[in-house]
Amino acid sequence: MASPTICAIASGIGGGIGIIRISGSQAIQTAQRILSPWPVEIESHRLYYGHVIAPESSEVIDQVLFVLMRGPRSYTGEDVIEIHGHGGQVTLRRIIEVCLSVGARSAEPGEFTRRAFLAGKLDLTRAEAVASLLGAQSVQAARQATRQLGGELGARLSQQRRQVTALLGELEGLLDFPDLDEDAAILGRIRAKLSELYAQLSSLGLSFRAGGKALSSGLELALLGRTNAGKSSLVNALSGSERVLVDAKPGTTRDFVEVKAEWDGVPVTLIDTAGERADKSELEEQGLRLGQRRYSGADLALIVVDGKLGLGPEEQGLISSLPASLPYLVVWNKTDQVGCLPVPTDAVGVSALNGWGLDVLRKRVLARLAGSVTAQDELVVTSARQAEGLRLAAEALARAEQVIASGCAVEMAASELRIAGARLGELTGEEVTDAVLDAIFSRFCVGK
Ligand SMILES: Nc1nc2c(ncn2[C@@H]2O[C@H](COP(=O)(O)OP(=O)(O)O)[C@@H](O)[C@H]2O)c(=O)[nH]1
Ligand SMILES: [Mg+2]
Repeated sequence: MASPTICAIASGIGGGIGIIRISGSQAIQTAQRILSPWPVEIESHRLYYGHVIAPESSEVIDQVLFVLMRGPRSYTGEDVIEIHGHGGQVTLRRIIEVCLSVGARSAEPGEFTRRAFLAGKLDLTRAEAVASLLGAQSVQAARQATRQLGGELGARLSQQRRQVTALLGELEGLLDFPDLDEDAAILGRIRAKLSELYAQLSSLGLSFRAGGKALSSGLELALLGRTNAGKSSLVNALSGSERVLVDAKPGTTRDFVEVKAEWDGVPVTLIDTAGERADKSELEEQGLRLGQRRYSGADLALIVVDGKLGLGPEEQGLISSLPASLPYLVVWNKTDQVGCLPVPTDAVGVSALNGWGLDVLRKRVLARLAGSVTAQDELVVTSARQAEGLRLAAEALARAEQVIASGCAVEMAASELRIAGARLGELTGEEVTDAVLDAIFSRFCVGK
């Protein structure tokens, strides 16, 4: 079936050059009607000079370069024309209008990549990596996306899916030709293989919580503590900016303030809050409430303590009021001061004033929240969809193993293996529904 011809602005708007992409079975005919001069015999993958001309009025819209990439040697696998025009938004939109006037339609978000996937140009993990790469907010995020784009994750998952299919084949063989003596040995081997696959899939799935999330959405750290403990000073010191006001007078921070930083290639948002104190003003009270709502979803609370005062009822109260989902780390500040109390073993000693201990603190936080990301060679899963799919596949394998161990019917184990295979197939796209594809590609921008 011939696919409808689609077009979109594929580059950003406002750069020196803007790129319009046209893809589909009628891409050449569409381009031919709006580009002049059209080469007598157009060659694929060669750049031509010409004009975009409105067919009705013959008005020259832009001076451009254009290129044909004949399918299947193109991004989508179809005939693709790219027009390199001037980057102004009015001109680019007018070129799109001209394309539409000769029968192309506007591409939906991610539609080019979806076609590339359907044409077998990339598996689903690579298609998702395209979106991650475009959205990457840090060097580490871009690095992982590039790895996935290279196909490493897809290749691994597809190989694991083949192993599941092979095990399923063996089980089905047992069903067809039962032989009590041999079966026990075969089942033992299948169980061992299942445990091994289970361990691989679940640890890959867990890498999302242990780092993938850090890369895709960044880490959020809330700095909490009593007034004057040095929270705002620490936010400034940890982000290398003078973003937040600091003062010797307590109650300087009324509102919560968010400051962005990047630690070891991981995006970090530091949330500075109004401090706790007994005689707080109405405004501080309000600021505290707002702050609580904001930080309750953070990844870690840093309880900042004035090292000269130590852990008091204010801090204890704060710690016990933290949501159960929010872990905390005690940061012993002002260690530069004479009379600073000894740093407890589970706390990190720092000085916001002269920078002592800040590197240790950053390392501790990263090790705790993003351990597998900063270990360079580890492959991590960066989407919640992939983590969920891996968890479901791993659970099905664990159930299959239990079924075999408990001597239950082999059919039951086989059906669990089918589930595991299907979940893995959904991740690579070898076995995927339109609804899943819709959900994935709707996150893309138009033009990709
Ligand atoms: N000596 C010393 N003073 C600090 C340190 N950190 C903050 N301060 C001082 O403590 C006071 C309160 O700091 P601030 O950051 O506003 O505290 P916040 O209320 O917790 O945000 C200011 O006078 C800071 O200069 C530190 O590490 N050492
Ligand atoms: Mg403050």
